[in-house]
Amino acid sequence: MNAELHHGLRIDGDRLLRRIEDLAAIGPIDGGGSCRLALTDEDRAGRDLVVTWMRDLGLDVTIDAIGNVIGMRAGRTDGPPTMTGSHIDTVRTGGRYDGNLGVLAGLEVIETLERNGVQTEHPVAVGFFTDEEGARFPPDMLGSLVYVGGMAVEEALDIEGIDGAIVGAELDRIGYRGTSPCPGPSPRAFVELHVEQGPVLEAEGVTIGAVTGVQGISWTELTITGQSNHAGTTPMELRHDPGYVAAAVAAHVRDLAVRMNADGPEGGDRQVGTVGRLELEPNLVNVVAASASMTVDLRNTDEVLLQEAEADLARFVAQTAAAEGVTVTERTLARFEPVTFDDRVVDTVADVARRLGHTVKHMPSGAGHDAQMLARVCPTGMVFVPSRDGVSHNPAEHTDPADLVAGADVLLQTMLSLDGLSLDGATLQRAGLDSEESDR
Ligand code: HGY
Ligand code: MN
Ligand code: MN
Repeated sequence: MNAELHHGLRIDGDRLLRRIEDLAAIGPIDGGGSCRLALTDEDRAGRDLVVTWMRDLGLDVTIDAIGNVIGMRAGRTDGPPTMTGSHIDTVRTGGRYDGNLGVLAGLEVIETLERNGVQTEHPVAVGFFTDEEGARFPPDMLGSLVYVGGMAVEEALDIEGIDGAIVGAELDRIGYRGTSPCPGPSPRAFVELHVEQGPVLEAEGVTIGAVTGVQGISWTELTITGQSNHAGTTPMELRHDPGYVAAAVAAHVRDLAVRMNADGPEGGDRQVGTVGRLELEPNLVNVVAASASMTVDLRNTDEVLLQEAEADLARFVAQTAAAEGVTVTERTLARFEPVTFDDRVVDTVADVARRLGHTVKHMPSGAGHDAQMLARVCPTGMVFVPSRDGVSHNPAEHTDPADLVAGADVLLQTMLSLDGLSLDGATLQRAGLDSEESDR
């Protein structure tokens, strides 16, 4: 795919970096990050700021029934837009680039077109999707999942958060339950810029990731119920201790992932497993817990292996619970199969990056992204830039300004290249992802 560079255009890096700072200042936390959990007052303030920027640019702004916000700039012809975007909600300990970079770089791309009087053939759009993180309201990528018809909006509006809040009521409270219908109109193509959130690009000294797809995600919530008792007087053989079972499961999740990778392909880093949430009740030093609530996050680029990991976990939980005499209820919080992006978009990203003089690596994404939902309805791809020390979901998240600007320029030229391509709809998603490849 020979992507031509258009008009020698470059984004305004200072303007982009300024907006990143301005948005990061909403919901600030120690360490330079932000906390804007989905549909909180901080999320509303972030939304209001970005919508103001969209309107100042003269974009046609729509808000849909799950709170997704899309700003559109007209092209010479009507029809579906070439779209970019990401999310501006964060985890509680968020950095300033996760999601925010993709939305603000998309805005910067459109402002660059506007200021240089460049008219595209097709409309261009930038959006932010509701609740990408899923940290408050599971599953993750909720807004984009509803946008592509993966979940009925009525079901999404009824979701209860970890704090007991309800999605629909929170959307009303912050004034972002819009009138545009869900599912939304499919773009002609979608490309998302995002920080890698992992160590690969930095370790290999590569500036741009041409993302080939997203690994499968499995989130399970376990509620373990036993018998609360006195920590001092209860003999070990008489205990039914949810705290013990929860700890055993957490240790097993780590052992399972390590074992699968050891058995896997050379240098296998495919299986990951995380216990991110673990709460005991009553959570007191001298009381055998009555109950434990925990989450298990399993991911793999290979669907068959991910299912094997899920089955192994289920067996271990059942055996351990039976031996300890506790009961366990399981609830699936999120379950998405691996997604493969459209070669035409992936190759355009790589070609553009090379033409701009950057090093490029084809690679899958370990993190979930809105792009994995848009891939269901249109040709989709992603652009990665390096994360320092591979750190993310942490206020210390950092990407060098030069890399932020490089990513935004690749996004600009990729969108212009896609504008000139006759994209005849989404390619079928192949099972599994391309393995990591050096430059193609
Ligand atoms: O969980 C994820 O991978 C994403 O950050 N929502
Ligand atoms: Mn993200
Ligand atoms: Mn994230």
